Amino acid sequence: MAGLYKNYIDGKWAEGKSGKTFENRNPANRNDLIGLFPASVLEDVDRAVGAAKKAFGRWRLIPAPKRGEILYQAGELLRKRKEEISRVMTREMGKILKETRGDVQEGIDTAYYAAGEGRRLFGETTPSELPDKFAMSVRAPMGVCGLITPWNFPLAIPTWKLFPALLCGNTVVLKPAEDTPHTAVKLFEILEEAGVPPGVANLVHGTGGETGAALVRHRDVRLISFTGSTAVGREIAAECGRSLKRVSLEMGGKNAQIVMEDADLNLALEGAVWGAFGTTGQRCTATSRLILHREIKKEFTEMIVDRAEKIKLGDGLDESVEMGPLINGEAREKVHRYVHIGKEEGARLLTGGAIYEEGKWIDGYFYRPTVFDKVTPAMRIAREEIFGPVLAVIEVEGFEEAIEVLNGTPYGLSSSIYTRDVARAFRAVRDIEAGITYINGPTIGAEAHLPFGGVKETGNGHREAGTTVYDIFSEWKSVYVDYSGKLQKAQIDNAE
Ligand code: UN1
Repeated sequence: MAGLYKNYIDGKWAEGKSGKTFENRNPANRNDLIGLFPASVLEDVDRAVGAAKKAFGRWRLIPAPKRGEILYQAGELLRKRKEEISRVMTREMGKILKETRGDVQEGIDTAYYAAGEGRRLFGETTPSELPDKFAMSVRAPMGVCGLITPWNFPLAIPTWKLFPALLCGNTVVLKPAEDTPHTAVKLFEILEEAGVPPGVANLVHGTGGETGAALVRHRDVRLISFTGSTAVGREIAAECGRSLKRVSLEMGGKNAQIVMEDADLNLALEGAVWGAFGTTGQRCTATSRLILHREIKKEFTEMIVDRAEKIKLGDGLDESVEMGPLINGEAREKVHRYVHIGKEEGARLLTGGAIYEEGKWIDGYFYRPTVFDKVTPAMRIAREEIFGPVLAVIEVEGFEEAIEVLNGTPYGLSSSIYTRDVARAFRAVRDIEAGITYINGPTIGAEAHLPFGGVKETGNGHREAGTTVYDIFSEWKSVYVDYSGKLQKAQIDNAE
């Protein structure tokens, strides 16, 4: 019997008001029903936001180091339950255990980092332009924050948002992706056990169109933090524009790895395989373009095709499996449609390009690792986010062209270059238009204490993780203390 799961509102597990539920199934085997989750409606969202609003009054007054200690405790509990949560995550999301363990680890890192930040949360002190006057800036919480998260990092991404938000003194309502609600339930069990007070963190399950939209529109929500597609991000931004909510968006990518003729090809191969086919290509940071210098193009393409064909597909809970399924049927159709588009555009399919249904995998959403050759920068498969195990090989004449091609998409999240030439490496750092650049590493592997986000249509100027996430979740307040005992007028008193 599959379980019936609940929302978490005001410190209690609560059924959805409509009584309607949605199913959560294992993408490696759609016959495996994990559970039923509430399809939350406006009333559920309203209750959750109400609880968060009420809890804000007390939570904001708890000293930040104390809030940090609770988050530290959450990190400890995540560490203790890492294996259990990793298994829950692989079952509902499909990526292999090694990767779901990494996902939980990212949550642990984020918890410890946030805990430490509780004793910093630095503002500035600076001299006043007037005598006997003190000037400083401090951070203040915003209020109720709405967090809307995707399914590809079911624990890491919610924690990137939730822990810094709470540390700053905000209260939150999380709407996790409907493909991965079980991991979110685990996270909230942990928050409860760690001692997060009732109402401070609330969980509402449901669809983006109904539950997410209700959260975005809610009058008492001060900020929306969203990770997902650029199309949905645009709509959210428009809605937040109307109500003047702060909005932080992390959206699509079309990340490229450049391999120059002087690169260590074996190292670059490991990076490309991991970047393109890790998480079945379903990372915002996945490598979906391989930009190869013409001198090594033939050799390197053969190397990657050979490796792609050897990747073992299957259920991620089997430790010998290297690549799990796509998240659902719709995602697989999209990938397959893009393969068709690639062929029509004149790209050459070297391997893959087909649904994988062998043996017992008939009931999962598997797709073969796919490599296209003869891709040109103008093709749709070189410009649009596919979010699957599809790699487009583009040949270039030299460094300048490589950078131009890399920059030639509407996105700018992650990027990578393999070269042994230090001057080229630094030029790449300077000239690549992306939020993240790796030298001799794949496009994936961002660490919790560095800013994460992208330029152009990938984001709207914010950066999660690092110290920068604390700018998203706090308001700056400038404070002036005048101890001169008389009226002092800035600018005016200073006039010559
Ligand atoms: C994402 O790509 O959706 O850099 C998030 C990485 C992870 C986070 C990725 N630390 O691959």
